[in-house]
Amino acid sequence: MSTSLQCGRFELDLGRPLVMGILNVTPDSFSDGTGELSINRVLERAHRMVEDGADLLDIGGESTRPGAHPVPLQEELDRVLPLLEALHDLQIPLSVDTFKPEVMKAALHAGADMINDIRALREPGALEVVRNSQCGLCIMHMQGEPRTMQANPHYDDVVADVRTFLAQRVSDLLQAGIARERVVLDPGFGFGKTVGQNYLMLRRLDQMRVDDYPWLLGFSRKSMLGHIVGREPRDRLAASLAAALYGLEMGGHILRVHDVAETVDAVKIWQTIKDESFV
Ligand code: 8Y7
Repeated sequence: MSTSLQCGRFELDLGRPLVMGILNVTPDSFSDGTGELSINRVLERAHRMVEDGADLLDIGGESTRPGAHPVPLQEELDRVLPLLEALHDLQIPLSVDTFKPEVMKAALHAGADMINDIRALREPGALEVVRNSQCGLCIMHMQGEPRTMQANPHYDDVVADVRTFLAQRVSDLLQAGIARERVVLDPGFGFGKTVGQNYLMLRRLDQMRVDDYPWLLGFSRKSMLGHIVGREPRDRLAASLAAALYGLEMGGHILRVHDVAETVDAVKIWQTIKDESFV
């Protein structure tokens, strides 16, 4: 028996690993040449990710990387909503990466299938906005705020502390009447953790599990990899794949990645190794 995830229009079978393609809808990721955001270039990338085998897309209108600055509400809406409409017919779940209840509300209205919230629906009003829909919910652990979270992360025991936080959020969501089938958890690699704490979480991922909630994992091109291999983000593909496969081995279900084609190939090999009937 394998778990599934209710995700808006879709019920995802988590019996095999899924790959979520990252679409950063920001002018620095997709410039039209004059420094403005090119929606056409974003759409091209999205279609390419689907051809490459992406199972979901994660659309983000605000960079939440360490040190990033906030984007005004209207600008985030202007980036995200046109894409949701343009990509609605792709037949794969569309996730929106946001912590703002106003963006969640508009995104769900525009057909988003999942909300990926680095703040785990802790913003006032967020739970109320998502409660009466069928969207999937990615609940991530973060210590502190994106702009400053890497300054001085502190835990008594990172594995226990992250697990306790996620268990508490699950309990709050259930209390609000949200169906457990809609929830996927994420330890939040790089979000208020030292390099060593990130690796400790990966090493102990199986001990961090809350009941049998599935895991969504994001390692792609992150600085926890750069610290070890000494390469810039665009040259961290091999490192990203190594972490992704270990994440699957430790019980991960959904991988959030920039490099969809390469990750899909790596996952296929991992699955073949695991397939006892393949002899
Ligand atoms: C993650 C994420 C980012 C992650 C989830 C980056 C928005 C930083 N990382 N969401 N978002 N998990 N659920 O490097 O690890 O992609 S932004």
